Amino acid sequence: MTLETPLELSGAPGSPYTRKMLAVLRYRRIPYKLYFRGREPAGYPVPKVPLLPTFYLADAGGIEAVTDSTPLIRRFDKDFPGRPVRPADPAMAFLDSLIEDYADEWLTKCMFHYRWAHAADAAFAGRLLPSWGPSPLDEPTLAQMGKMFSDRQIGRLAYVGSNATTGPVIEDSYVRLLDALEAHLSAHPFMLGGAPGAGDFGLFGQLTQLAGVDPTPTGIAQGRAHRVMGWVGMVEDLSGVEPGPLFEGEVPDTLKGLLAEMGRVYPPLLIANAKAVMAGATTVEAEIDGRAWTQNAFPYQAKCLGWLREEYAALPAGAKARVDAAIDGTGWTALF
Ligand SMILES: N[C@@H](CCC(=O)N[C@@H](CS)C(=O)NCC(=O)O)C(=O)O
Repeated sequence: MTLETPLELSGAPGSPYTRKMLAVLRYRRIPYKLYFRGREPAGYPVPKVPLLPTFYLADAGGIEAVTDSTPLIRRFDKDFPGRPVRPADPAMAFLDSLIEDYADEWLTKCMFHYRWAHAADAAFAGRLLPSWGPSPLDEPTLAQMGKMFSDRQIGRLAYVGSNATTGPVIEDSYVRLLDALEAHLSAHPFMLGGAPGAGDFGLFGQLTQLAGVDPTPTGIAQGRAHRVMGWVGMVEDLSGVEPGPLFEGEVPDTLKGLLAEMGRVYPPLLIANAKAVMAGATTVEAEIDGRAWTQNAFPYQAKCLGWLREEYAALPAGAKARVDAAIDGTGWTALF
């Protein structure tokens, strides 16, 4: 399928995955056209699961509505030449997958939790989200839409796993991630060295909100993570940045530190969730970071675990040895 450009997508500035994909398209120098959610041309197809962003991929055969940033990044790497996002070296590509999965599936918990679990942040987001669109809103309309957005999103907190038990685990993990990123960015431009991977764009997407929009987590970043805030501003548009080499031998300690932070919280959830999904249970009970964790079971994350295991199993021997050295002593080893 030869894709037509400009690529068309619908999304919103408050959607981390929309921001992730726009940054990917800019880095890739792929022309695109963004529709604000709900403003796509009449008659466009609707995806099976309506999520933001939705891409409307057009070829000679027609238009297909496609979601899910992770496979889309890999597809665009194949379809459009030059400046690929995914590393060519399978060891680095695997670490990139770990970072991307953590960002998309764990860090998004931090984003959603801070936005909707604290009353002051939720009141702010309720007014900001409807304002992030092309229609000017008078006060009664904004108040009414704000209530609609907030009620819907607060109702989804349970779905992402933010509750009274998990809140402190989520918040502590965000602060530690900022510190680990701050240390890494003091010596390296991107997670795997000189070029951004899917993991960089995944982290960027969530951090556009956490470290730039929502008052509580942005305040935390302002206090302790200035490089992270600068990095988020930069990754937004890497169209003019030339990629440099990725790490080749042993990975630096700051990357190990990042992988350790990610491996501390996310793999225990992946394992407990996969067990719950297999058993047909509706809730996951786990211990994360030494504390109790409970949330709804999430079939999509059971698939994520399957994909990571497949990619690990397919690693050539030399790459596997380098991956094992990089994740040695981190919680990730429990998965493989
Ligand atoms: N795995 C998907 C996740 C996309 C996603 O969860 N998007 C959120 C917004 S950032 C969404 O559309 N939620 C439902 C809604 O807003 O109606 C991806 O990587 O694109």
